[in-house]
Amino acid sequence: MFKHIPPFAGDPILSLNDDYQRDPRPHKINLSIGIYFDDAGRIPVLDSVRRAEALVVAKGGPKPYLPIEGAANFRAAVQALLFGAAHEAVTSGRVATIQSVGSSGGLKVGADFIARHFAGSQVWVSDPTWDNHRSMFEGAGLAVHTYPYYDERTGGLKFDEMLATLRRLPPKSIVLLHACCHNPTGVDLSAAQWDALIPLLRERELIPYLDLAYQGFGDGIEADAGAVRTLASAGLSFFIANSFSKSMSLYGERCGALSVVCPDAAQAALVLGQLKFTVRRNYSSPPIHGGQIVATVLTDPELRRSWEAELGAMRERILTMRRTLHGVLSAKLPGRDFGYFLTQRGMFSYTGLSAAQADRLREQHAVYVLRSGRICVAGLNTANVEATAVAMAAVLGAATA
Ligand code: KET
Repeated sequence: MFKHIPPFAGDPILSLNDDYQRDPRPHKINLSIGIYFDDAGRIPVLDSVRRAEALVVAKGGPKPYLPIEGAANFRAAVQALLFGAAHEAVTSGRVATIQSVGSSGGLKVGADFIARHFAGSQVWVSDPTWDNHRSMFEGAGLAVHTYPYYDERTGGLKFDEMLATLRRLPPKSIVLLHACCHNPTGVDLSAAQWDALIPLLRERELIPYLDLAYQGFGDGIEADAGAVRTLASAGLSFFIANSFSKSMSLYGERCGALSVVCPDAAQAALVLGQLKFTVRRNYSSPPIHGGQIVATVLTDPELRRSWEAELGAMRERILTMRRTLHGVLSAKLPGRDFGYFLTQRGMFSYTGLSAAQADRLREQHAVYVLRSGRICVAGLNTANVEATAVAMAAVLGAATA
């Protein structure tokens, strides 16, 4: 019956993480998956999250189905976090928000909505981007193309080429943009570059689709929502999927949301209705537990302060690791410029390691990085950063020797 089913090739990120788990070498180092590990190499349970969960559990109560669109307190808290509670887009009711199964779930619901209601539209993602972006949009039946983004020569952004490509797109094209902490490169648009992009998006009638999976890991919770707020204030209509996996260390609870910013409240009501239709025919409604933890952290003033401090500490630790890696590598290979480790933001850096070099790092040094050359800086810690830098220098040095 099932002999014709093709084998699953595996996912480049999740499969490598599985390989790491199976590796018996005690000194192995995992820089593959985008997970924040603390300085002891553990996935932290945030104190704010632990206390919020205790409050949720103490309340007890039944476990009804949530509404299709999710819990009202969660959705309101998400809108306040993304836009600011007093933002005109929120107070005028022109943002349609659903609670989603991780931000991945939100991204896919949005992709399904686009495939159905903007059937002629095609999608443009940055070159490179998170691999799953392409999979999800293609999975929804949409054609996916790339726009220039990462500049290998400088470790920065090809902003002019990016604009030139976007300027040529047909109206209603979907433009996937990372709101902050670009995955996999760590290269972000500056505030001035966002400002320069907006008139182009408007004139060409493009539809921005923002992915905000790392809010708080770049320059801070508010600053990292800057692009979202700038686009909303400029009166653009756009999609935004956001995640609490990393910012609250709640990966397995699958907490995220999809928001669609619309021209007015009447259109937002129509959009919300069709998002609900999409959800109902997929998984019917989202789970309760994780969303209530998130809503409690966001709305309880004491827990909110504590979460902001904890997230700030995670951000600082990553910056410290960036500086240490930069320092050791620069000392070992003085001829090379590793400044990009300091300018790139968020969990990831694009190292310029080739696939063959990534393989050598893994096979000879037990250091796991993606074959694209992406490293998760949050996998580094005081105990392994030196060894990582030495191994990277050996692999890079062998190539230049
Ligand atoms: N968007 C981006 C840009 C992203 O990096 C991830 C996860 C997600 C969305 C999904 O998040 P969630 O809300 O948990 O559904 N990225 C890491 C893990 C993964 O690939 O699933 C990663 O890049 O390693």
